[in-house]
Amino acid sequence: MECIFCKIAAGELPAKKVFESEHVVAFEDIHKVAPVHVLVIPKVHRQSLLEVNPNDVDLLSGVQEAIRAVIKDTGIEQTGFRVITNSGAAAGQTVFHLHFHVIGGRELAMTLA
Ligand code: DGP
Repeated sequence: MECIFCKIAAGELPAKKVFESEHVVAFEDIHKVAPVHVLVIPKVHRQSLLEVNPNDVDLLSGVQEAIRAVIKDTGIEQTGFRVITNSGAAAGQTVFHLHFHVIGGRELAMTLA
């Protein structure tokens, strides 16, 4: 399957990786919108949150572990951060491999849309 995030997870495409575990990889977003903008992805392909199933416990706990590591290592744990996942084109999803944006390092606008 032609999926750029699968390729990044497999090390077949370059990325600035900041965290890696058995189930998850985190790397810097190529189009940063804030001083800290990291994408946390499962290594296994899931198109979006819709495809996550009840057996994906390791995947989800791995995501949580990665988010914790990223916010600690970048110093935004205390100042504040936002985690976003876009699901579907109307929500702005452009890469159809589940990913969580971890954003911080500046004041973030109070907006949900
Ligand atoms: P979304 O719009 O939620 O699907 O976010 C996709 C993000 O992925 C977007 O902020 C840009 C980022 N991105 C797309 N291609 C690449 C890539 O090849 N490398 C990296 N590091 N980020 C990418």
